Amino acid sequence: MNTEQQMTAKAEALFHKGPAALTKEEVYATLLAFTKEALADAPKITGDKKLYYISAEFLIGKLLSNNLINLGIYNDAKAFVEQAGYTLPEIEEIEAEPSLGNGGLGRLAACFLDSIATLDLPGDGVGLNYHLGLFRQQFENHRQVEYPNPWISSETWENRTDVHFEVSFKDFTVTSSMYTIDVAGYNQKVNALNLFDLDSVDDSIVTDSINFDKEEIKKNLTLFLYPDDGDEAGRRLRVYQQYFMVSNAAQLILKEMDDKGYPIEELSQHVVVQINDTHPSMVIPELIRLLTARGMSFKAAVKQVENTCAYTNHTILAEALEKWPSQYLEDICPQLMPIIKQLDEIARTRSSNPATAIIDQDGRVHMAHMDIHFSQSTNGVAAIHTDILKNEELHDFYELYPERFNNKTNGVTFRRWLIACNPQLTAFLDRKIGDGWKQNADLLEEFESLKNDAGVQAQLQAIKQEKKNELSTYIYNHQNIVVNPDSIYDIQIKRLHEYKRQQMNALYIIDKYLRIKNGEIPARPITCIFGAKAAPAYLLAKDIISLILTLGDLIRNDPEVSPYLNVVMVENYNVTLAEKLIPAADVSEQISLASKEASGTSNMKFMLNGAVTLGTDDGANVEIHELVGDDNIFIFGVDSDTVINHYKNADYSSRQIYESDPVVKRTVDFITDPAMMAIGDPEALTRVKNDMINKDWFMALLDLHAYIDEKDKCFAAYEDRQAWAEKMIVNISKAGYFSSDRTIAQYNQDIWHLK
Ligand code: GPK
Repeated sequence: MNTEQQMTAKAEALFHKGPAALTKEEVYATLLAFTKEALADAPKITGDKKLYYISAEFLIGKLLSNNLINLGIYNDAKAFVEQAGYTLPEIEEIEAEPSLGNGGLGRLAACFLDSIATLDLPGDGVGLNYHLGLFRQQFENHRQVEYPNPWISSETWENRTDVHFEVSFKDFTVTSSMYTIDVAGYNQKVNALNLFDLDSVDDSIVTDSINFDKEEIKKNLTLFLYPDDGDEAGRRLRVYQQYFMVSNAAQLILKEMDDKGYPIEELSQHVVVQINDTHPSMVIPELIRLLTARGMSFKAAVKQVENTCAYTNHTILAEALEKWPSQYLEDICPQLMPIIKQLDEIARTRSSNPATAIIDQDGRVHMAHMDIHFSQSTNGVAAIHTDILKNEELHDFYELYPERFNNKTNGVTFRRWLIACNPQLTAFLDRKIGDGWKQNADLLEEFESLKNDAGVQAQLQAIKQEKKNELSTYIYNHQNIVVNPDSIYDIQIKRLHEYKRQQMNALYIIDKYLRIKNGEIPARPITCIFGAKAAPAYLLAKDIISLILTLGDLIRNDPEVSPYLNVVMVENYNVTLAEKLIPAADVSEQISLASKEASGTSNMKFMLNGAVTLGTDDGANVEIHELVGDDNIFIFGVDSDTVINHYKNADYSSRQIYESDPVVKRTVDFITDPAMMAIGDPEALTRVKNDMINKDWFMALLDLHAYIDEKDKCFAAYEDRQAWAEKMIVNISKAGYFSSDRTIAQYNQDIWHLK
């Protein structure tokens, strides 16, 4: 039997009918069952050293297509589905997207798991099995409203295992359960994503919106990712989650050492732990605790753990670097405090500088400091980010441990971000340069030699148009908004945060709106698309969503402007939506305040799909800029040194700019124009405006002029269709560097040393 016939047989066994009689749900269930069995039968990746990638987030996205591609049975599945009278995209609609992440950090973890398996490296993910995810976003009255996002059902990729551990909190002990999702590499071998959970967790305690009793730890522990930390109970719950995650991880590591017969004295020879941001930092004292409990001396345990762990930093924003009051730890996992205190003492013998202490004078435990002192490696996620860590944010640590600091510029998996989401472009590249790029992404460079070929340009533009049409249809079907497929698609999709400056994009839109009202008609209609969730407790971020939703409504209802300008915010932005948005983009908005975006990864996905970047010299944009050259990217704004100096000198005043620059003034003032106030939430609009005038911590007004000018230049450049096609081709051909296969090979070479 060939694979397609086996799928048909599976359907017969499950539903006692032939393909033609199957419902969509039955087709999906058949493929899920078939693929899960194939994964279970696939060879596991082994080796005598293994990586544990511990992360609070794994934003893995839907898995059907990904697994079919990586197992090499995509075409068989397509034929089976078509035999049943459907298309694969229709079947994929049925799958629920796992809600296990928030943004780039979690999606990076997912891309990494794909590449680790693809490179045949033994490495599993370890995280938590959040029942209700981050949250599901809905727009009501021009505001974001949060709802639970349940995704676990009998039809997920998870398998319950018989692995259980005891985790002791101060007042009670719980027993965990481990669920596993198989992670197939492109070589058809598998690693695992292990997600820990508690059987007593009870979804029914969630009442209105996403509120629940934060004290009921046994019932709420794994309900949500990033429970609201606006109050103390919420912050304590985060510590409960983190300790639960790392205690399970540490016990799993030692159990697998035991199973393989390795003595614990050889921990660092057989295990490497990558600490993804500071959420898993407590794995360091927890491992030390477990090793000493098994008879190892404290000194030897510290040495083993220090040699085993490595830490990745994803931000320079001080508020994102976790510092837990030691009282929380005393109250939740008191067994760690004596260890953390001893680590603090050791750290103080290594440096007398109080700035590098683990426990500060207010008794707060600096998780990143513990990571840097007690691991082998600290890495940033793009060249400029690592430089800023070394020279500014973590300079004192860099002086202590220069050899520990290294850069690993992020990457993305081309299996999901090109092969799966853009089959048209994939097939075209295969025809033009062969399919070797799927194994070796650097081969995309060969595409550049075709940049002046008029036929290639036209076909590439036709593919872009097809993806734009698909997106337009999707948006119409889901949000009832008409998007003109002949307009320029300008897209900004990322977590909603002031430093990413969605508010500056909104100011551009206001400026454009006012100019159109004034008779300045753009050469071609423009559609500005946003996708973003705001953290539920981050009021200003939610206000910025309000501003964007209000602008969209105002403009669509203004017949003078709507033919030329449209503003769409997609609801509940997630991986599935990103897979539709990115292939359809003409312009990729990467406009963070220079120095603040550690790397960005959507910038990489966009260029790979032929969008041109409009951005600041920040994060990985800097490396994109170097690779594609000045002619194939639109860069604006003050540079990171200037920004850093403004903060040092505390000399930035947005009010000064607002009061002296009439364009800035009329744009900012429009936020609370009566026309806006009549449609939107007046309080939200007023808060955004006041913040821009009085604070503007991320300097949107400073860069606004440069942004408007560069964006207009970018849209004008789009009108030279041939030159634009050349830019698209250069961007695609230079994207190979941003394959996460390259990133993971570097992690392995420099930090992990697996195989
Ligand atoms: C960084 F600190 C954090 C965080 O809490 N969440 C998150 O998604 C992102 N990130 C950075 O903002 C991006 O610049 C970066 O590309 C991504 O992490 C992966 O490194």
